[in-house]
Amino acid sequence: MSRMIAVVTGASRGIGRAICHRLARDHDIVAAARSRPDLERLRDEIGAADGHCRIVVVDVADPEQVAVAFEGITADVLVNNAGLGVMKPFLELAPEEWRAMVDVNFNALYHVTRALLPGMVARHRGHVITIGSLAGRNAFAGGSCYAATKHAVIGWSESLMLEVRDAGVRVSVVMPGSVATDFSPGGAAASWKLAPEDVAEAVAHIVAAPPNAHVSRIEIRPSRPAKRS
Ligand code: NJP
Repeated sequence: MSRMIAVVTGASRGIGRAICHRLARDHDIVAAARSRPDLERLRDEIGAADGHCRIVVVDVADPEQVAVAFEGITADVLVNNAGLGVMKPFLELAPEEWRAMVDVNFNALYHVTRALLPGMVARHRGHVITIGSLAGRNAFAGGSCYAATKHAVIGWSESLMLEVRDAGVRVSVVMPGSVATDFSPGGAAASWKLAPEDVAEAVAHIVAAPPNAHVSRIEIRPSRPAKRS
């Protein structure tokens, strides 16, 4: 039997890259992002570990690019992971920063999921997992746009879950705290940061859930953060 196919956006670095490595143990990977050299390196690393990875160079915020890039791909798992955060006071956020966050963190969910979900519904199986954030539950100064997009991710994901559950498609959201990636260099102290692999493990756990149980939401925090003085 052929292996299941997992499509991962934001695969060129950070959490997405870790998810690709983790899922490559039992899935063929379709790794999507804009940075071709990073994707090529990922493809080689997965290949060297006897896995299989195809790369897709795409800007997920561009609906036309997405439609072309994902055409003909049969996905068993879609991980909507691509995202960006510009943490600034609202009055300092430039219009293009606001737009980029809304486009990548939220609007891209429409483009990418619309490209791959119909096949899942037709086959009565599949899994859509979106990387949200604890910022989707908590407000913080400097997060007026980022936190709002991650609140939207949860509303979208859980509504979609209720729409397609009867069709055999599972929809989940993973909400980490701070993760040690290029996303937010500096920021929280090291002991407050998860590793990208911690998030990847949560994604693998969701995919491996037994057929009668659907893990629809996971929150992840560091287990032993240093006390704040
Ligand atoms: O971020 P980073 P993370 N089209 O900057 C891609 C959430 N999260 O891994 O296109 C296509 O290392 C970009 O690829 P490239 C966060 O909100 C994080 O930490 O080549 N792809 C790269 O692969 C996000 O949803 C933390 O530049 C685009 C990836 O996205 C997810 O985790 C905490 C793109 C970003 O890699 C991954 O973040 C939390 C576009 N237009 C939630 N724009 C955290 N790190 O602390 C960007 O709670 N990408």
